[in-house]
Amino acid sequence: MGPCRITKKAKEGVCGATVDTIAARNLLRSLLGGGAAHSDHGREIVHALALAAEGTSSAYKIRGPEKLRKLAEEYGLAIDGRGDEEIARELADLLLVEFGKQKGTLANVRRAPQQQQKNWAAVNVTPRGVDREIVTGMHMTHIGVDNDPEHLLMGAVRAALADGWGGSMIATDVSDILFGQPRPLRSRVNLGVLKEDEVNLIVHGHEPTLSDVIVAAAQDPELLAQARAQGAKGINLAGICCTANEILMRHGVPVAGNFLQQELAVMTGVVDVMLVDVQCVFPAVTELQKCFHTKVISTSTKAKFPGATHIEFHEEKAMETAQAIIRLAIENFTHRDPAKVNIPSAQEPLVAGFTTEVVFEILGGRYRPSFRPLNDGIQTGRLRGVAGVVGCNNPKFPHDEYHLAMVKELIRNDVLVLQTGCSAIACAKAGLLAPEAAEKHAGRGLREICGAVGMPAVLHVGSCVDNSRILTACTELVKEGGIGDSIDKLPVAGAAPEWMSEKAISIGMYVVASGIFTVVNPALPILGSRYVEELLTKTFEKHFGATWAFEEDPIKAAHLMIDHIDRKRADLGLPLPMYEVPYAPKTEQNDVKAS
Ligand code: NFS
Repeated sequence: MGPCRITKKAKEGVCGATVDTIAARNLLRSLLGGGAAHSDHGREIVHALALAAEGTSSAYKIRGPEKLRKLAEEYGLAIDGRGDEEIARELADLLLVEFGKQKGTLANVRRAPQQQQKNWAAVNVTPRGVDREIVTGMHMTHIGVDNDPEHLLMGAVRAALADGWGGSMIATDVSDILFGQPRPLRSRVNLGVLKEDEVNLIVHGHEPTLSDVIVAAAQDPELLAQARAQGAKGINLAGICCTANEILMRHGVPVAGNFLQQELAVMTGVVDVMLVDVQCVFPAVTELQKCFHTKVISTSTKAKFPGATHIEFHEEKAMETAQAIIRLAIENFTHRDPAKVNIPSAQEPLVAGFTTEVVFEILGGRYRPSFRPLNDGIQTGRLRGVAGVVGCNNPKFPHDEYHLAMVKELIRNDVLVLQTGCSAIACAKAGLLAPEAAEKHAGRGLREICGAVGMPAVLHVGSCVDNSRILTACTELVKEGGIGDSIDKLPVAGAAPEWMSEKAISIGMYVVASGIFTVVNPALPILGSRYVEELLTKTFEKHFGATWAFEEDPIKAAHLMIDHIDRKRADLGLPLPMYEVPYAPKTEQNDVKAS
């Protein structure tokens, strides 16, 4: 019968589905695509953990034993007197069960503050197995199944929570166990990191299972000798999109660019291989490679690209595959056309690698790790609040512009900004991830805090699956006490000012349902239904203590976030910002002045 379409003449579909049903149903379907992508990524990482435990792959080892033991304890496993591999094997089995769980709810739900758990239980959205929520959502959205818009949105919330507190959080935790816990480190960003006299290999996509092994393989003396024999001075790795963020956070591998720069990278004429796995890869890159010598190599069993060279990646043979791909890049180095070489000089220094654990340490000190100084900063008003600014680029808007405008407005108003994904890369390119930038761009209170501990005013916390780190950081803020006893009471807010992927819908939904007010641009594709819009932007407050908001202007959006932060501060009885801020709080006095 479809596609379902509502017009001025036809207020309902042939089956009677209203615009509200269709809008909610479409939103849920898109969200499931995003949640599935994150969670399937998580599953692959757990698979690699199982291989590391069995010792069947030389590429994977336990590089974060502390986190392994911490997580194992949390899952109720015995750790005393047991080796890492033995624990990892048992943990991997337990985690795989979380995906296919048929009974009960996700184990990670217990990590959330009590109030969030209560909120979810009250509207029956406590997530069960990750895969189950996705399948259930697909079933709900089939013709003639769920027609209640609010119920469809609750299905969306449950699936999103299964992503945020489940699939994505597991991906983050296990990546830390397998590839090591990120620590703050220096690196560089933008197309200027590509090198004319070296073999350039770009890793693009999302899963660290291959890219992390490529990092190791690129240091192989034999391969380096082969590169030199071809006339190259070395092998230069650089990343695009979130796989860039994964290997930046752990190895300091430079970032060539974010989502909208994937074609530009090829157009420098010096990319010998662009390695792609899954998610956010333009189909256009394979067409574009024909104009240059670049070889696009696809690797995933889930994603083939007509025109690309397909070298299928299996974790069991990770190192061999990585070496074969680097060899191809070395061979291809000699095929460059010098007339087409044009590397922009732009590059900026940055510091990345701020996980929840790291923030504990840098603020509290190695011997007294704690969030206390952060909570104190917020309590005294030196810091107004914390904002997460995340998500994609969208060619609807000038590249990076909305991210930059929003983040600058937030930090100059003493709001500390946490970032992931392409948004973090956008700000890195503008120099905002360098500690020195705080001097120039941050308000006085934030500047004092950054200066004292030597951190940037904009903290890069990782890839998009690492948005789960923002959930755990908020939970720690609650635990530390004094600024709200549940996430929805904290003076925090979230935003995705240029989102485009279905993953972003899932992220936004789990962030809102976890109690964080979130502004996005463009608006979710539901504006055809006033009712669904009202549910998301108003009614959700009653259920989750937070709502979505849609605002295109990045400065106005930043002000919505700051207003929200100020309201939360007032509710908690916290003082006004310690120092004068350009966007002043809306107190009665200020309102009188303004009028
Ligand atoms: Ni997130 Fe990362 Fe970038 Fe958007 Fe794509 S790379 S997972 S989806 S475009 S931030």
